[in-house]
Amino acid sequence: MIGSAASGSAVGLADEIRIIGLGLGLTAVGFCDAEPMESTREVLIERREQGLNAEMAFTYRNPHRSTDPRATLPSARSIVVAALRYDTEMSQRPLGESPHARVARYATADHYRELRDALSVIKGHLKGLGHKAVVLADDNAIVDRAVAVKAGIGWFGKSANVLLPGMGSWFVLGSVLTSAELVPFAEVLPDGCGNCTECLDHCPTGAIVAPGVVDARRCLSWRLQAPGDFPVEFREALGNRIYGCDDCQEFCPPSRRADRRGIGARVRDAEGSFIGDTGSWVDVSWILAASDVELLERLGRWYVPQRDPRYIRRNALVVVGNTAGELVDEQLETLVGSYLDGDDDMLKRHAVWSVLALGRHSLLSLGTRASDPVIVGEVAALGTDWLGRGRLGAGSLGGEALGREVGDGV
Ligand code: B12
Ligand code: SF4
Ligand code: SF4
Repeated sequence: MIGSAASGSAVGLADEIRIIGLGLGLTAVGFCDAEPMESTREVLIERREQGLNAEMAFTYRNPHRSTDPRATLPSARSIVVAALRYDTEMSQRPLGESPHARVARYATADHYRELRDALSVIKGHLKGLGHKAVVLADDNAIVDRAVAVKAGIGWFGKSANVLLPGMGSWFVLGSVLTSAELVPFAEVLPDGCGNCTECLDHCPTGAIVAPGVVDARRCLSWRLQAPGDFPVEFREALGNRIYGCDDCQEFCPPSRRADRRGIGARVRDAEGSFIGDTGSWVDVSWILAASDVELLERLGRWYVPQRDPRYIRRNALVVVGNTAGELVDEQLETLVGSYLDGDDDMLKRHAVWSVLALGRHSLLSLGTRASDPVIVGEVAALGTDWLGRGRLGAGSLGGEALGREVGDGV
C-alpha cells in the first residue's frame, strides 16, 4: 500500500485527510469502503418502479452506476465523504414596491463549488501520494446521502435529509473516491429522529409519504425544477418559493436548534458574500422583465430544465399570483399582461392563473385577451373554484362566462 507522507499508515492518512478537510472549512469528514451499495440500488429501482422519482433521471438513470463507486473508479477502495454547512440564515425579505421570491438556503450561493474546491484539494493530496482519486458532489454517479450515512457522517432523517449529530441538516454532501485504503471505516450512526414527525407534518404538499420516502411528484423542490406546466394543485402551496423548498428542514428540531445556537454557522467573507452569492430573495418583477441572457447570467447556476429560462419565469408568475396582493401596481400589471399578450402559451396559462389568484379578472378582458383561445381555454380548465375567487361568480365557467363579464366592462 502507498502510505501517508506523515505516518506511512492508512490510519495516519485518514487522519491527515480529515485535518486537511476540516482546515479547508468542511464541517465533517468521514470514510467508508467502496463496495457496491446493494440495498440503495434496490431502493432506487423500487422507487423508480413506483414512480416516486417523477420524471427525474439523475441517480435514477443508472442505479447500477450510482450505487457502485467502482463503476466510476475501478480501483476504488475507499471513499472520503464530506459535509459542508451552507448559508445559515435567511436574510430579511426586502421591503419595497415589488414582490420578492424566496430562494432555498442551499441555493443562495454556489456552495457546491466551495465543497468541490475543498474536495479537489483532498484529491490532489491523494494523487500526490500516488493514489487515484475522483471528486463527486451532486453528481449522478453516486447517491451522496447513502455514502454519507455509510461513512458515519450523519443519519437518514425521516425527511430523507441526512442530519449531522447536533447540527441538523443544512449541509451539502460530496465525496472523493480513491484507490487509497483509509481505515478504520466508520460505523453507521444510530437514528436521531426518535418519535419526531415534524417534517412529515409540515411538508406543504404531503410529499414525505413515509419516513425517509419522498414522492418527488409532490415535492415543491422538484416541481420548481421540472419541465412543463407547474401543476395547478400545488401552486398555492408554492407560496413565495422560486427555487428549492426548506420546510422539512425549517421545522426540523435539530436543524432549528443548530440555527438558534449558531452551531456550524458560517459567515460571509470580507466582501459580504459567498462564491456566486445571489442571496435569499429575488425581485419577481426583475425576473419577469429580464432577458434570457440576464436570467441565466444571474440564476443559471440553478438547475433549470433544458437551461430554458422560461421555467424561471413560469415559477415567478405563480409567485406573483400567491404573493403580489397589495403590491400589484401598474408596472406589475403591465409585466404580467405582457405574458397574457405574448406568444408563449405555457407562460400565458400561468399568467392567467396568476391574475385569477390575485382576483384581477379585469386584466383578462383587455384588448384581444377576452377572445384569445389560450386564455379562454385556461379559464375554463381552471374551473369554478378559481373563477369564484374574484369578481366572476362561482358557477360561471370558461370562455362564455369570461366573455359575458368582459362585455360587462369588468
Ligand atoms: C434527485 C435529488 C433530489 C430530488 C429527489 C429527492 C429525494 N429525496 O430523492 C429533489 C429535486 C426533490 C430534491 C430535493 C432536495 N434536495 Co436533493 N438531491 C437529489 C440527488 C441528485 C439524488 C438523490 C437520490 O439519489 N435520491 C434517491 C432516493 C432513493 O434517495 P433518498 O430520498 O435519499 O432515500 C434514501 C432514504 O429513503 C433511505 N431510506 C431507505 N429506507 C428508509 C427508511 C427510513 C425510516 C429512513 C429514515 C430512511 C430510509 O435510503 C434511501 C436511499 O439512500 C442528490 C445528489 C446525489 N447525487 O445524491 C441531491 C441531494 C440529496 N439533495 C440535497 C438537498 C440539499 C435537497 C433539498 C434540501 C433542496 C431544497 N432545499 O429544496 C431538497 C430536500 C427534499 C427531501 N426532503 O429530500 C442534498 C442533501 C443534503 C442532506 N443533508 O441530506 C443532496 C445530497 C445534494 C448534495 N450533494 O448535497 N433532491
Ligand atoms: S422540500 Fe418541501 S415539498 Fe419537498 S419534501 Fe421537503 S417540505 Fe416537502
Ligand atoms: S423533523 Fe424530526 S423526524 Fe424529521 S428529520 Fe427532523 S428530527 Fe427527524
